Parts: sequence; C-alpha cells; structure tokens
Amino acid sequence: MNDAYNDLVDKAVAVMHRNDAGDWTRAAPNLYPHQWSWDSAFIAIGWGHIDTHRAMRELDRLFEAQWRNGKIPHIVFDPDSTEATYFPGPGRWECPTLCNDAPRPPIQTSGICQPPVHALAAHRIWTTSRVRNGHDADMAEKWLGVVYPKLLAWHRYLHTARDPEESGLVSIFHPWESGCDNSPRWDFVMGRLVVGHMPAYTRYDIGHVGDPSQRPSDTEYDYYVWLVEEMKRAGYDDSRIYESHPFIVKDVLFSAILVAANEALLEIARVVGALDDDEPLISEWIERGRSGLEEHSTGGGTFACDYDVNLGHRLEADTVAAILAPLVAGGIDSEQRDTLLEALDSDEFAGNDALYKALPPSTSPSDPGFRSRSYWRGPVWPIINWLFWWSLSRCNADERARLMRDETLAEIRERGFAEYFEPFTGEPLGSDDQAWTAAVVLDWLLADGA
Ligand code: 9WN
Repeated sequence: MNDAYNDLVDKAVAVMHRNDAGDWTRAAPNLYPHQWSWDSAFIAIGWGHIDTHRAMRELDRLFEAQWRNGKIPHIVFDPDSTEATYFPGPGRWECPTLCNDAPRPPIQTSGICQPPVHALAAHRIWTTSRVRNGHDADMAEKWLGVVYPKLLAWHRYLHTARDPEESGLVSIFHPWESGCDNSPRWDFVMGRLVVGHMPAYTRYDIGHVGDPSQRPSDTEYDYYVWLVEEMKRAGYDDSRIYESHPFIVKDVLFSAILVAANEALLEIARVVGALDDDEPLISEWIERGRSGLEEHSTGGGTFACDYDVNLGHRLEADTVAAILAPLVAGGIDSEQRDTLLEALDSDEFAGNDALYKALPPSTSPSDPGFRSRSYWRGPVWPIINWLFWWSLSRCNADERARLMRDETLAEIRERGFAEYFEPFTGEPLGSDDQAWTAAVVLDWLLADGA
C-alpha cells in the first residue's frame, strides 16, 4: 500500500467505528440509522480487514432477520430507534402483522429486498481471513458452513418467487429493491403509476441532507410509498403481488449480481462439502442467469437492458447498469469485454474530459433523465466503482480495474467519505460518513496485493 494512503485507512476505520452499533452497522449516521441489506454486505467486507469475527457477526445479524420464504429484507430496523428517524419505519411496513413469513418482533424489517451481494461478501470475508491468520481462517471456514444454507435459501427465493418465468432474471417490485432507487431506468414505469389514497407521511431524509436536489422528489416519494401500500394490500405475498402489481421489472444489474453471487456460492459449497448435492442446481442458476442477460440485451448481445414484465417491453436508459451488468455476470468473450470497455471509457461515461475524475457517472450526461447532483441520476457512487473494479479484475482488465480503484480512492481522499459525488466537480453529496464508502476503501487498501 502506498504510504500516502495510511491516513485514509485510519479515517475509514474511524467511519466504521462511528457507525458501529455493536453487532450491526448503520448505513450512515443520521440519514440511514438502520441496517441495510446490500450496504451490510459491503460493510462486512470492510470489517473483514479489521476483525473477522465482527465481519461475520454483521452478516449473521442480517440473516437473523431472513424471512421464512428465504428473503433477506432490505432493512433490519434498529429496535431502539423511534419511527421519527427514517421513513418508512416498521410501523408503516407492518410486516409481521401482514405476512406470516416475516420475522416476529422484536425483529422488525421492511418488506422488500436488495441486490444479493451477500455470498460475495461471505466468500471475501473467508479469503481475507486466510491472509490474516490460521485461527481466523478456521473460524471463518466453520462460519461458512452456518451461512451456506441461508445463502442457498436466499438465492432459491430469488430464482423461484422472483422469477416464476424461469427467465434467469429477477423481478423487482420496487425501485428501492434495485438499490439504484431514482435511476432513469425506472422512469417509464414510474411515470405510469396512478397514486391512490393513502395515509399521510413525513419524510425525514431531506432534513438530514438539507438540499432537496440531492434526493428523490416528493412525487417520486409518493410513488415509492404507494408501491409499498400496494404490496401491503397483497400481504407481501409474491404470487399475489405478481398478479396485479404495477411495478414488476426484470432488473439486469440485480440479476447479474445474482450470477456472480451464485459463483461465490458454488465456491462456498465446495469449502463446506455441499458441492456433490448442490452443484447441479447452482450451476443451472448461473447458466440461466447468463442466458437471460444475453436475451435481454442490446448492441448484439452486449449491453444489458431492463424489462417491464407488465407491458412486455424493454426499458432503455443510458446508465452504468447497461455496462456493469454484463461485466459483473462474467462469462463474456474478449470481444464483448472490449466493447464494454469502449463504452465505459466513452464520452458518455468515464471518458468524458470534463469529469472531476475518470469515474463513470451513474447516468450518462446525455440521457434526458440525467441530473448531476441527484442521487442515482448522475452522481458517482464508490460501491458501483468497487463492483466495476471487481468485475474488471475478473475479466483480465487489470490495468483498467486499477485505474477505477485509484481514481475512486483519490476522490474519497480529496472529498471525504460521502455517499455519492457530483461527477464534474467532485462535490460530496448525500450523507457524510457513509459506511460502505469506508468499507470499499478498506478493501482496496488492505486486501492482499493492494
Ligand atoms: C432506500 C442505504 C441505502 C442504499 C440504497 C440507496 C439509499 C434508501 C433511501 O440508501 O436508499 O433504501 O432512503 O434513499 O439508494 O442503495 O442501500 O445506504
């Protein structure tokens, strides 16, 4: 590790400790005072470089809230927090009242899920522990045996309840499930929603961020809350939701992450001795996922494209997901890889000379939905860059992967541990002290060979 970065490691560790709630980590101090699913997986990777046991505990606490049907909820609420910190809180979701699959109080969760990065995290905690020392490696290996069935149940849920068509692609029921909430990817479907009568609500996010232009609009929030009300009416029953829900979308990035997570799961199955039993199933999931992505693509099978299940058509938007999804899913040939790299380094994304750093805006500046300071409509996200780095390394684009890592580290060193950054000025946006931003810094700077 370059000495210039020692200081950044110390700062990242301090961010992790400031968000640490004991056996789980707040996604951010005020804006996100609970445990979020995909944040928690990245955060666990970060903890893996500080304390293997704490990393394992992070994911254990998330899995303790796993639904009976296998779903990992997108939020596990802090039992000591009040409703007046984050909206919607447990009182609005009403999961245990409406659905027998939801965990019982005192565990309280939301009713939706987020991208399945957990098997990747579990696998990475184990590989990190092997570099740390023999004791940690033994402990992590035993732990893999405990989490393996939970991960398998989670992936099974996604491949069945969320893909009844067996298309290989996962259907999401809410933009929050994508993790890329107000991305223009969802504008077409969201724009057709008709919001009915629902109880009034108060947003707390704007109070924490201050500047509303960095967050989704009130209209977008009404849509979000309305979709929650629709799922509540269906008792969070996936097959009932599938019958009439207005937002059923095949999300290519979510699906690609599931392919990569299935590959990690296969490796975990090998470590825990479950390969003979489960390999055929997991391999089939991987194959199905890759062919689903190929089917739902543009540019001669290269760029991934989301799909509206209700209307049966493609959702075209110029966002990083189109390039990142095929890279994350892997299994591409060198010609496809080069086409994707060319798109990544074009004017539309990381090759734009006006950028603060050579980092891809979440939405291309030429997309009509682009807004440079608004959340997923343009800003640069460190965890997206980590996913780029990880998948570029996997497809032998090491130099490109290093540039992605180094530019992101430089931005964070200069501008702090923000949730996201304005692409042209580097202005830190959203929350300060975002835990997963610190976690990817730790992974980049402390992983063996960094
Ligand atoms: C809704 C916690 C989460 C991330 C998401 C990000 C944002 C929540 C919100 O924050 O979403 O889930 O209230 O805006 O979009 O990716 O997991 O960091």
